[in-house]
Amino acid sequence: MKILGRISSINVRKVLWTADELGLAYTREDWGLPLRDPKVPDFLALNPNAQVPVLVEEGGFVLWESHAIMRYLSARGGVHRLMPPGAHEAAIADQWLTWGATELNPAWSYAFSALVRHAPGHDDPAAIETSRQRWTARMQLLDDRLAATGAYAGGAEFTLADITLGLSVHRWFGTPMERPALPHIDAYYARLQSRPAARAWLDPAVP
Ligand SMILES: N[C@@H](CCC(=O)N[C@@H](CS)C(=O)NCC(=O)O)C(=O)O
Repeated sequence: MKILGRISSINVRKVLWTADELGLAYTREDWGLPLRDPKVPDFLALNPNAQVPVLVEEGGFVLWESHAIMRYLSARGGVHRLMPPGAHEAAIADQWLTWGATELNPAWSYAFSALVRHAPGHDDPAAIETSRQRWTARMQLLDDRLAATGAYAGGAEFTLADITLGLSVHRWFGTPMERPALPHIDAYYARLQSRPAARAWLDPAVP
């Protein structure tokens, strides 16, 4: 299978980390600005959103949206290998996976774009501070959750939720700004970094 997307994209790294946790063989092609413009007909035929990641299987099956790809790869072969087997436990892990994408990530988007990417249009100090505070509030909530589970977001076992959340935690530590001490987040980050499949995708050189 082929995974299309640049590794500086957190959404691409979600899929790469998932594939590595599952021990899947794949090749990767750099797509996405500034490396390779996805707004070209060949790419748009695969994903009309002109966004990475895109999965292309040998049989011609094509899939976009990082979480759809993660769930598909995990469930390939009939059993969800990176989600718990019980219905309630799986739903709770999915809750945290969805929360990561819809609540946590939008909170840090402005601060990260400003302070790490120095992206044009992200230079308003008040907006940076608002984003930092929203991000901090959500990280405190995640810290409380990790205090309760003592291990991972869904519970005792590593799940897809920890891939999405782990990459956000990586950006939390990679963004130069004031951060409160969150000891359960510290321990979680160390726990994730010790996973062989995670190491390449939590590289401090690639925030
Ligand atoms: N909801 C999509 C978002 C994908 C997305 O925002 N991708 C960004 C990179 S993180 C992108 O393709 N930007 C255009 C580019 O890199 O040229 C997903 O989760 O896959």
